[in-house]
Amino acid sequence: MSDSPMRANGSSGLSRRGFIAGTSSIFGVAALSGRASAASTAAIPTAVGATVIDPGAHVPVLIIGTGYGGSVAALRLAQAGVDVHMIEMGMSWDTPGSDGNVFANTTSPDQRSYWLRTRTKQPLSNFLGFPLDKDVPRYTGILDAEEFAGITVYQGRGVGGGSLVNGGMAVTPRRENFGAILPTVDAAEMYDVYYPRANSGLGVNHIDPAWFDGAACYQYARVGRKHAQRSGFPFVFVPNVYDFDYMKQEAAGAVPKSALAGEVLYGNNHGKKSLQKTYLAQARATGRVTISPLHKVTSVSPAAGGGYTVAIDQINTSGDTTATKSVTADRVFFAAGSVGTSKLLVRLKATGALPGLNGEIGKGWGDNGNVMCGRANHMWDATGKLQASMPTGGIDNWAAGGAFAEVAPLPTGIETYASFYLSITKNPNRAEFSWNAATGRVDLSWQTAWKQPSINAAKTIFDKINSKEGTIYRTDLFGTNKIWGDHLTYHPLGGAVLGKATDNYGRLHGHPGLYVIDGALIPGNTSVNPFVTITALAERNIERIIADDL
Ligand code: FAE
Repeated sequence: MSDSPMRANGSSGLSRRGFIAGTSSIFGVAALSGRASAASTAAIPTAVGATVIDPGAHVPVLIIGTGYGGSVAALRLAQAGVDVHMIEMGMSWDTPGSDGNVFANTTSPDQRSYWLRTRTKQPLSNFLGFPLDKDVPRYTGILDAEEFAGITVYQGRGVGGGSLVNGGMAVTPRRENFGAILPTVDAAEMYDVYYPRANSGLGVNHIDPAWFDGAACYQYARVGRKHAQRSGFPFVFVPNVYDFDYMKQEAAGAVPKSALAGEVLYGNNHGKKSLQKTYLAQARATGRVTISPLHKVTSVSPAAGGGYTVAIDQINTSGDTTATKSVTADRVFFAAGSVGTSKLLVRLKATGALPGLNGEIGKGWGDNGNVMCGRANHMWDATGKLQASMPTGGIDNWAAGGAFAEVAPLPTGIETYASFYLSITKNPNRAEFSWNAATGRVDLSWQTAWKQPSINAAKTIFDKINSKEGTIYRTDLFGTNKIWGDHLTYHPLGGAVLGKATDNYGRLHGHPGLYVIDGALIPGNTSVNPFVTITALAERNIERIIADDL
């Protein structure tokens, strides 16, 4: 398709530098014009208010990780009268820096933004031909861009896990798709009991459609809706854990801005109901849950007198180990996320620490079919200078084309005439984690070429929209002349799959008292954004474990 002189593809009316200086996106983002300076003076939030674990301690339950699975387990166990200690490798994220904010803005990453990197690794790496990454001081920041041979996996680090950095999209899969997501789980009880429980616990809310229709900050989403509908695709509203009443007040200028200031990828200072404000707040209020931030579990092995010996490195904000601790726990829950849990279990099996684990450990890993792209709109389809960083709409072509595409923001502060999308697709490829004794690391077998089915699925939507609208794909967002963001995932799933590496409730085979309760249980795809399903499955499993095992 040829370019049209009327198309505003980013070069008309604005200088490249002007564009770049404002660029940021939930899915991309940017640091520009020297704003991502290594000399950032924001003070360093430290872990306060936490009761860190003592060497030699004995705890009834130890949970590795404080994301969705870990937070659900902690709350329900505490409510059942069990004392719980949570170990979290990231920081507590509860103390403002000298700029008055706990979290860095998406447009100006500093040391708070990345996990132990000296240079940012932004999902949207380029804009109009310019690379966007900048040097930052090495620090235990909030977003980890973990690199494997064929894929970069983005994950949240800190008390609250992925809830600290994610877009808050809280999507319950369509029921007819559930059988393919978790084939061994009773759909009726999930949709009658555990999805509603998860939605309630997470504080999921819906945008007011009348407000959406008039809000300047959702012009980009209305353009996305119009284009979807004109090509015959259903546009659906997506619930979120960002408080839409707060957002209304932001738009009215009544409260400090967060979503309307572009905050998301490096944390939201206001408005978002992260796990710190929901499950973890409730868990702490029981008085039975304590958390050790900046502590990393390195080993779990059977203890001589029963239970498990857990080895932990305490680290500083440079990532250096400052103490090693050995504690015992009667039961251990692996809630370190799909990648964290899989890496631990694969290594512990291969090195003989947990010899009873079965051959399914490390298998069944998928990227939830994530692939990104942008489209260049015509001048008459402006997407708006002000864009809420919390997406609230999607294009559902799952049944016909195997793709569910979020209409995502590009909150640059200037008009870009761009539409941007993160698609979740039906990608059948599954990778495996394996122990590499030579490097002392766990490898992942995913290959970049395995994204092709995702690109094909996304094209079922965007080729049609481009053809209908007379528009083209952006080629400047992920490199030079590159249409597809096929190098990453935000949604790692699998590696210790339910009913394979574990029983049907997450009990690891071969070692009674060890459980998996996070995204590692889900075999690679949820057809929509995953955290509601991870939370609902954790609610289901912990109820059974409390009833039968404790
Ligand atoms: P997770 O939340 O990753 O928690 C694991 C925790 O364990 C982390 O805090 C780790 O630091 C910690 N940990 C790991 N290893 C260790 C160790 N050895 N010792 C101690 N602690 C450890 O796991 N999903 C949606 O549904 N909607 C969205 O809008 C959305 N947007 C996203 C945007 C971004 C940028 C990213 C990165 C993710 C997004 N996700 C979204 C994915 C979602 O956050 C993710 O699926 C969940 O956070 C996974 O939950 P888990 O409980 O499995």
